[in-house]
Amino acid sequence: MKRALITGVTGQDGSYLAEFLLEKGYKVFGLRRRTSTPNYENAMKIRDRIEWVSGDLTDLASLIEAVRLSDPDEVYNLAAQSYVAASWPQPITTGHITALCVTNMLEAVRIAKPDARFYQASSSEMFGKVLEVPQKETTPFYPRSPYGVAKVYGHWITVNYRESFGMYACSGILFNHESPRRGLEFVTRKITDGVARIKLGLQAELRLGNIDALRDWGYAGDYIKAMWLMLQQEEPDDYVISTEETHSVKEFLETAFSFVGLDYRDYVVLDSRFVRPAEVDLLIGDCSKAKQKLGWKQEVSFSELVHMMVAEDIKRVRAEISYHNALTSDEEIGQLI
Ligand code: NDP
Ligand code: GDR
Repeated sequence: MKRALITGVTGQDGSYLAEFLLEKGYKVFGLRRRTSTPNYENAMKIRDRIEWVSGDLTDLASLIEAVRLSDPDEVYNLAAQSYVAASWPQPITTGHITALCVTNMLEAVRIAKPDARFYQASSSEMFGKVLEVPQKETTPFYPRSPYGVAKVYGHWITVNYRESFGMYACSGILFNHESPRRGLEFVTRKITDGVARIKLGLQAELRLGNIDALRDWGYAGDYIKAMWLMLQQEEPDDYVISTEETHSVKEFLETAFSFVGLDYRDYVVLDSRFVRPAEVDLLIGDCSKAKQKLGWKQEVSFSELVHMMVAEDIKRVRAEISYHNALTSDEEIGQLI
């Protein structure tokens, strides 16, 4: 039975990856940091099927112990401060966790299990300013956010450990990927949650920043398969993973609102608070290397993805309303306690 250690297992990608590896018969270990309220929302389905190991990316000793305890064949380093907009108000935390702590994880593997295969979650945000369209593995990086700068460090330190120590270390340069498990602050989920709340009468408007931004959006469930494929090759390498299509935030809005018979122009309010100090205007990836060498391909289309997210948010918001309506008065709540 193969063994895998996943950092960031409570996040969007970590939870899908853990399910995927469990289905493949892996013994899965998930790194969990101490928080005042444990976050299992995404990891609910796998909560009792994986082994939890305690650790924080900022604490090297805890990572060495996590690697020692899990004795992994494969390590997926998905943990990060992953929200680009938060990287301006918190540049040091972002640099610490998203950049420097990749070295902590690489060191933990080098010290405790040097022959384990290592995956680093690199990002299309490293391309930033448009120097080439579409972007591929050889496109120069020009990050436009403290997050993007941090990811460039994480990317190159992974390449460096591969070249310096002969470690099997890969970087997946993944373009945006979304799902019903996406954090609510990211634009796609903010929109689909907003659509559900507006349709069900809980919200009157949706405030957004730059709706002309262009992104290459895929489905997270497809992208985690590429992570696994990268670690099954004879030689470690870096790969771009994308859909090779770009869509504007506006197009996402049009598609999401039209699924419930509404026009986004009646609800969207532009709000400068959500405009970033510097923007990545156009992302579109060329993933021909991954298609050819890994045999990877996207399965869920843009409109299927938007539909899936809107449908799931409507279901969830409806369930919240029913739950709330069931608890109508303080006396009734009192009777339950
Ligand atoms: P999420 O934000 O959903 O998840 C981030 C995870 O990192 C959470 O499990 C979080 O734990 C964990 N984490 C954060 N800080 C620490 C820390 N100090 N120690 C241990 N764990 C920590 O991200 P995604 O699932 O969307 O993305 C996964 C990775 O892929 C990230 O590195 C992201 O930057 C990268 N990426 C994502 C893309 C996307 O479109 N989704 C595209 C390209 C790259 P907790 O629950 O405790 O907060
Ligand atoms: P991104 O994702 O920055 O690409 O990073 P996000 O969904 O946050 O932004 C996408 C685009 O939408 C524009 N936008 C808004 N964004 C948010 N969050 N909120 C708004 O109200 C809003 N209005 C407009 C943004 O300006 C931007 O252009 C994601 C993360 O998952 C990273 O971790 C990952 O590395 C990259 O994708 C690839």
